[in-house]
Amino acid sequence: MICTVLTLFYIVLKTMSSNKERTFIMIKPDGVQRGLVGRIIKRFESKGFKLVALKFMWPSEELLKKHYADLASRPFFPGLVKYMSSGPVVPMVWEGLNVVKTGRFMLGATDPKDSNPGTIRGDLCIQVGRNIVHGSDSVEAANKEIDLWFTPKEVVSWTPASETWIYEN
Ligand code: IDP
Ligand code: MG
Repeated sequence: MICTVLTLFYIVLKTMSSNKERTFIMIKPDGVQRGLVGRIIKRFESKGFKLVALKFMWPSEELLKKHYADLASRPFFPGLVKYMSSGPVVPMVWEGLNVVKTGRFMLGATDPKDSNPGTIRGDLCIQVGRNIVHGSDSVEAANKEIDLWFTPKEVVSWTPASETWIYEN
C-alpha cells in the first residue's frame, strides 16, 4: 500500500517536473535584422510553451566564444563568432514538456537545405551560416547556456492562465 502511494507520488512529481523542462533559444543577428523576431516567438507561444526569460542585447565576442566553446576547433568558428557578434540578438528561455527536443524539431536541421518545410529554418532561411536561430541540443547544454546568458533573477517562474488547457496533468 505504502509502496503504491509512493510510486504514485513519484509519477506525479516526475510529470510535474518534466513540464518544467527549460531550453535556451536565441534569435541570431540575421533573424533580428530581417524582422523575424515576432514570427519566431509566435511559433513557441502558439505551440503552448511558456516564455520565462527574454532580453535584447548586442553580445560580445567573449560571451559568444564561451557559448560556442565546443566548436572552437572547427574551421567556421571565427566566421561564426563574427556573424553572431555582428548585431543584436534575442536570447530567451522557454519552458515546457520535452521543450529541448521539441524546440530542436521546431528549429529544423542546422543546415536549412536539410530543414523540413514547416520548421523555422526550413521556412525562413537558406544558408547554414545565416540560420537565424539557436536552440539547445540537450538538457545539460540548456542549463549551461541559460546560466551563461541569464542571471537566476532574470528567469521568471509563473503560471499562465492557459496551463490546464495545455497539460492534462
Ligand atoms: P546547431 O545550431 O543546429 O546546434 P551546431 O553544429 O551546434 O548547430 O553549430 C552551431 C552554429 O554554427 C550553427 O547553427 C551555424 O550557425 C554554424 N555552423 C555550423 N556548421 C557550419 C558550417 O559548416 N559553416 C558555417 N557555419 C556553420
Ligand atoms: Mg549546437
